[in-house]
Amino acid sequence: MSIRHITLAALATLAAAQSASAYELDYSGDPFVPRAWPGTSVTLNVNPSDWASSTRRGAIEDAADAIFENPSMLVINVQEDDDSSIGPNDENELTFTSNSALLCGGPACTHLWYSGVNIVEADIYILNDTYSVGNTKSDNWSYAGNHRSLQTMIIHELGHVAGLMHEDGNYSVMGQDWNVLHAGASDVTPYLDADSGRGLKELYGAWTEYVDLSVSHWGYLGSSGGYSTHERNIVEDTWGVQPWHTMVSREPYYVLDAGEVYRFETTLENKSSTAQTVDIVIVASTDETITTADTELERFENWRLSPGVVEHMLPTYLPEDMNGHYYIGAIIDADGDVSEWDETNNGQYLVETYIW
Ligand SMILES: [Ca+2]
Ligand SMILES: [Ca+2]
Ligand SMILES: [Ca+2]
Ligand SMILES: [Ca+2]
Ligand SMILES: [Zn+2]
Repeated sequence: MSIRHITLAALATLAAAQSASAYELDYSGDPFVPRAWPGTSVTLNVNPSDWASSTRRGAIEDAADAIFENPSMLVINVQEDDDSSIGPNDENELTFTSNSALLCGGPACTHLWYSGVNIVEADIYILNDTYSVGNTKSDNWSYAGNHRSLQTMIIHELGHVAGLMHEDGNYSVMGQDWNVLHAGASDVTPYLDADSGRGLKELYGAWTEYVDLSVSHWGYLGSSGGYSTHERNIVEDTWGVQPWHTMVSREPYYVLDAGEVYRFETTLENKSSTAQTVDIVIVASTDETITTADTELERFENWRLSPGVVEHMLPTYLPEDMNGHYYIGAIIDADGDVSEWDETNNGQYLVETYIW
């Protein structure tokens, strides 16, 4: 048989470091041709008992939707399996299990079979456990809650199904998946990051109609055990020193001086297949919902963003007369120059502040 089987275990703990940058593909079948599906449509059969669970099915469908929003032609369709058998059977499957061997000793594991450089079958096993499934901050361990997002975990595993390997050199759902999120006042939106999207474009060709830009308040921290780790974006003064801050409900809260310039770290993503030129603004808001109706503090005009993820420290002057409690946020394509797939992920609060 020319079919080879490997498994990719999900991140359970953080250990030793290694380095790399930008998305990783699998060249173990041919040094010049990365492994991928021969077509652009993959169907994944979900075990009937898992499909019957509205929370599991909802998370699986959210993750498949997130994967659909990528600048390549790849689509992963999820549907209910017509049987309950799972294993090496020429059918791509997903099920929840407590079998540690199938889980490769981790919280999830994707098993892949190959014929040369072609991926020919993929099965995903996910640990029977309690997860955050409702996309709320109050239930998500990256915010005030206690559970890992099932959606981000499945997006990561679907990335493996598509041929993406682990990433440890930049902000990526193929690193530490659970905090690759866009956040609103009470909800989070899991998504496929722009770097992973670039990887899919290389494997499956460009979908030029897909255009999206977004901002996140999560960014790259470092490399651990082959995975990128992430942290909340920081604030620095003009000497590069972080001003006094604390954590409130596990979110950063800074005390800043009016009449001073601070640099606000901002993660900007161009998820499209081509470069986009846009304005980026830093605003002050009285709540976590960031819109163009908020008070503009600084404007960065005509930034050309290549496809992918960049993190910038954006210097912003806080006017002398600012006094009180504000959220500082960033908006990408603040003037609406670019017509996008999703216009709701362009504004993002970065940090909560008290300014005086
Ligand atoms: Ca089956
Ligand atoms: Ca199978
Ligand atoms: Ca957008
Ligand atoms: Ca827009
Ligand atoms: Zn993985």
